[in-house]
Amino acid sequence: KFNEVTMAPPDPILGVSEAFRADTHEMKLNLGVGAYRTEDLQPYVLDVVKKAENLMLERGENKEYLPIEGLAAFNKATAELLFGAESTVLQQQRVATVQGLSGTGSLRLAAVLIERYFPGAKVLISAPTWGNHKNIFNDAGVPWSEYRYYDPKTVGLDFDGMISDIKAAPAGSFVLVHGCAHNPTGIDPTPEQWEVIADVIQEKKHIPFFDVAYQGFASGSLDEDASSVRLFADRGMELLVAQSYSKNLGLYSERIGAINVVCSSSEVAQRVKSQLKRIARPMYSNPPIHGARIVANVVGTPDLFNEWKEEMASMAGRIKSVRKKLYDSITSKEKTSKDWSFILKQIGMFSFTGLNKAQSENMTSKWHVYMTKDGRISLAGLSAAKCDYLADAIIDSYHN
Ligand code: PLP
Ligand code: TYF
Repeated sequence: KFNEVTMAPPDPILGVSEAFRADTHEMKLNLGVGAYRTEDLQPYVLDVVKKAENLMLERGENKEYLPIEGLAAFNKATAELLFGAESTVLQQQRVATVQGLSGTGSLRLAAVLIERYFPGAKVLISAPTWGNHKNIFNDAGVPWSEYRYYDPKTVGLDFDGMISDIKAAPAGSFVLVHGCAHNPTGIDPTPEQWEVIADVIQEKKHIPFFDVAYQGFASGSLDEDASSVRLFADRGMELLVAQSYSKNLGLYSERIGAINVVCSSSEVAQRVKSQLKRIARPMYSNPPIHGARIVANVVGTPDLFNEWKEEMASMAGRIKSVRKKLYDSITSKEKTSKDWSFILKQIGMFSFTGLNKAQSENMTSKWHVYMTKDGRISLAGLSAAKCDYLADAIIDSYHN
């Protein structure tokens, strides 16, 4: 019977790492998956994470099941990090927060909620977006369509296109936006543009749906990276926010994140939370405890919280410094008048190089630089020592 099963295609991002492992060239460089590496290109476990884990061992905490909605101390900490402890939405208890299986699992809970309670409503996603968004909504049976976002001519934001597509969508659609550090482009709206986006969403009675996978990791400041979400919440709008601790605490494989639904009253929030729990129950019953305790301990212990902010700022700083170094290398080698300043304008872990599919393939086949075919490179996988080599590869591929 299993004979009938066909081979599934590899994940376009995670598949890049497999190809990288098979390459034996000494200059090979993996800029595919978005995972932070040290200057020696090694995976990094944050010191605060080790300290929190030691605390947990000392306390001899048990491994009993969590409630379906997750660890209470985590849910409180994660909502406060996102909205601010003094925020109106939290003081009025208008937020339903449920621990999820990292960003992906939290997005999936929200997708099922949309499918059940807003049948036929569309989710608008940016063109392009993180590849897994489409898979998540497809598998949850939620229709989606794209709004314009990336402008290849400027390697910047197509703001007018974005606004007119959001305006043209049926009233009551969900508008998925990246809270900060847009994946894959690294291009974010300015604060003024966020205000206009909020105006249009309000006018059209759409529901904003934030994907926040890089809070604190983009600018180095937790508050600054949450400012887009807070701008919408302060307007009194209902909204959804999926959070992930994969990048900012380096907890990739612990699968820790949350879904937050900001509702019109605390009573509505309680009902929404009860339905989120009902969705989680037959999928995985209850979430894992380890990552939740790490986050709760780091955020809840003032010394650790401060140390986390420093470590996060240093990760963000390392990425910014290789971004600058790459730009300097490219501009010192480039013989034409091509403007590469977009590299400096982008933020977060990624840079969208503007290389097309054939040029991206040249990067891999000729230069052993592994990256996704959309022209995205993960700067978190780059070291200062490799910037020169990468600049040669990019210029060669660009003029190819
Ligand atoms: N959303 C975006 C935009 C991402 O880039 C990622 C990956 O980091 C995620 C969500 C979710 O990742 P995870 O499921 O590891 O939290
Ligand atoms: O975009 C990235 O590289 C990260 C990591 O199926 C990732 O978001 C990539 C693919 C995937 C899950 C996570």
